[in-house]
Parts: sequence; C-alpha cells; structure tokens
Amino acid sequence: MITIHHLGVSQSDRIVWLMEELGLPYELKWYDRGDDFLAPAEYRALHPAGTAPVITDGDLVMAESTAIVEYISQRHGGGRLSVHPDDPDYPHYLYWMQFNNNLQSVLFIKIAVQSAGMEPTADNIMMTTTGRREEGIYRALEQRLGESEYLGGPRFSCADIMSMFNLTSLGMLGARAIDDSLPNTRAYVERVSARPAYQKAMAIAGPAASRPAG
Ligand SMILES: N[C@@H](CCC(=O)N[C@@H](CS)C(=O)NCC(=O)O)C(=O)O
Repeated sequence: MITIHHLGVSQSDRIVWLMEELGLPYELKWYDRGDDFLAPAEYRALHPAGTAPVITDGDLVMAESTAIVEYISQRHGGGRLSVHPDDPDYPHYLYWMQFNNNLQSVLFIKIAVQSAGMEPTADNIMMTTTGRREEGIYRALEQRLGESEYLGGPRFSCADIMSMFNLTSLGMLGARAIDDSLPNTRAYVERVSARPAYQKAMAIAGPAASRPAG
C-alpha cells in the first residue's frame, strides 16, 4: 500500500486528494513543520530532496509531486486521471502539469528579490522579468479556462490536482488572489472545490486539518 508522508500544511495534500479521487487505499503519516516552518529532520531524512510530498510504495521512495501524481495515476489508477498521448488535449495536459512548478519558481524569485531589499522598480531586471512572467502565467490560465472546463481538457485530470494548491493556498508566498479580476479561474476553483473527493481530502490533510489523534 502507498504511504503518503504528509507535511502539515503543504502541497502534499494533493496526493491525499488524488488517492481519494481514485478510490485507492493509502496510509497517511503526518509530520508537523518545525518552529522555522520548514520540514523537520525526520521528514528531510526520507528523501535527499527533503521536500514534501514524499510517498513510499514498497521499496520505492519518491519525491516531487508532478512525478508522484503521474506515477500513481498510471501505475495504480489505470491512467484514468491522466490524458493519453493520442488525445488532442495531451499537449495542454503536459503544459498544465507544469503549472505548479512554473508559478512557484516565479514566486520564489519574487520573495528572494524582495527579501534582499530590492525595490520593484522598472530598472530592476529581476523584478520586471518576474512580474511579467507572473502576469503571463495568470493570463494563460484565464485563457485556458475560457476555452476548456478543466485544464487538461473536458475531463477532470491530474493537471487539476496539480494546480489547485496554487490557487487556494499559496497566499503565504504572495500568490495572487483569485478574485473577480480572474473570472474563469474563480469559477473553476468553485467548481473543483465542490468535488466530494476534494472536500474529503482537505478535511483529512488540507490547510485547516490537523494531525489525527493517536
Ligand atoms: N516542486 C516540489 C515542491 C516541494 C516543496 O517546495 N514542498 C514544500 C511544502 S509546500 C516543502 O517541502 N517545504 C518544507 C521545506 O522546504 O523544508 C513538489 O511539487 O513536490
């Protein structure tokens, strides 16, 4: 059985969500962040990358959520939440599977530049580039959700599982609020949040959940 090593309040909640969508059994092992808000030593010892999520599946120890999600979908879920290479939406699926890392890399650069005390002025090339990229990402998101019900096509897929955390929980990294300025994205977030598997997963491992007793 797959064990999800869940770091309390982190994007490892998406693996719980995936398992609930697929109706697969799993064991949840909960870890709390340290006082520095980072993963504790016990968590970092699981995988050299030291980031959440990590899963174990028999002898396999795997990190990086994009890889984990596709691995579980294909190996344990019969590919039913993936988009097949023959599908016309396959290129979109691949693109939106990268949305998570795409947006987060921009936000991390923004935080680094800001914490170095640099001002967001027009002659600050890093701030200009980061701002332009961030705007482009949200523009692409609005455009995609204006033409397709889900990111990977007409069907809910792993691309949606990969993307929701960024739209609901990334305020702490300065992510843009999903408000009336992003109407297609806002409607999408409401639609996807209503899914029973999403609600169940968030109750188990989402931002408002806490370590189960015992
Ligand atoms: N691209 C990675 C990002 C992983 C990541 O940054 N995880 C955060 C949690 S949201 C983390 O491990 N933070 C704790 C730490 O860095 O100590 C993935 O999707 O798995």
